Amino acid sequence: MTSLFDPLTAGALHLANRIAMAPLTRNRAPGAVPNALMAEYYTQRASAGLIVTEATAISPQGQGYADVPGLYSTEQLDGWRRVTDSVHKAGGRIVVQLWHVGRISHVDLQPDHGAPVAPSAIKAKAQTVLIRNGQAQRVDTSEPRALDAAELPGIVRDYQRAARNAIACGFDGVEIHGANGYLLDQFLKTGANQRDDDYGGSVKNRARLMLEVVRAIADEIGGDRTAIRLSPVTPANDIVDEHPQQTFDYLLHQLAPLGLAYIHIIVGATGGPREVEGRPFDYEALRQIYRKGGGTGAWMVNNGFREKADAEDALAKGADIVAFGRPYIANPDLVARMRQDAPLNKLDRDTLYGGGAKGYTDYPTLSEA
Ligand code: 8OZ
Repeated sequence: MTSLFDPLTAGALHLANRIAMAPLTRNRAPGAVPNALMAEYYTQRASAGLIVTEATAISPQGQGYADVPGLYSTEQLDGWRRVTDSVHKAGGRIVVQLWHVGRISHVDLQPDHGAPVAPSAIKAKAQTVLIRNGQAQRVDTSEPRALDAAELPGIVRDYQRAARNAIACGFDGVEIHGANGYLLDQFLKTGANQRDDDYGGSVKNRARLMLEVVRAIADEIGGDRTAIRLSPVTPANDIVDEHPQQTFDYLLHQLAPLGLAYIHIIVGATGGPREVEGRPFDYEALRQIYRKGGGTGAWMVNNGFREKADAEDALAKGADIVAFGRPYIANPDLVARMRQDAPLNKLDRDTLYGGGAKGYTDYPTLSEA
């Protein structure tokens, strides 16, 4: 039986084990620039088989939250280079999650206070976080404007440039954020996309932007350093698709021949139950379609995994890697704890988003506890 502690090669990524640190937004990058505290946080977690960074904006337009990092300015690249150097010195592997939020943003976070961009001018019933007078504050997302088709090649180039930047500053690869109701997921799903051009309507059209982005990045840095995160049925950020099985079956069939490093699937509702009422989904069928299409990437699953037995059950059912989110916030040495069947630290929910070292770099390892 495959164990969580068996090594794995996923494309060009050589992982010491099958435990991944899931991407986790922590809002500790003032000015959108990665800093020394972030380097310490990721380095503490370097024993993960793979670290996926927090979602990282590919452009100023792709920003949607206060104090999340970017990957487009020299300062940001310098900051990330210190993170990747430090993680690599500690023996870790790290990919950066590439993010464009689309309509999940606020005019205060957009260039020239413009409207956030989206496939269609449909406002999400969703909130984002601003910092006002030094305080993190939840606010409704702003009314978006529909992107002109002529703007889309520029967005694809922004993704491609971010991927090039990622490799230039030492990342082992990139994970495209195709999940959770952000730009690419908005194009993909019927609930946010009412376009009548080549980017809306049929599944093929709705998947077009996402596939253009994946291909552009794979061309730039190699498919074997490129991965994507998907969430077929999550209701996160007010997203929904009328026929998710059909949509994702098509998408995975198209992704299969691209030689990607891994496919990262959020099972169910992000941060919630793995079964979503009224949104049944056959994940096993999805994986079969990917494999039958020649997909050789690792299959990473995520959402609510905490117990070792639960994660090893996912491996027994065909997953190759399990990504842990909240357990990784509270347990920098999660791999050692799982190996030893040691208890996990308790998560402090008050320090998830924003702030400093408290609830970020001060969770003890087993030997410190
Ligand atoms: C929590 C808070 C803000 C953003 C996601 C990037 O859901 C996020 C996110 C999560 O993918």
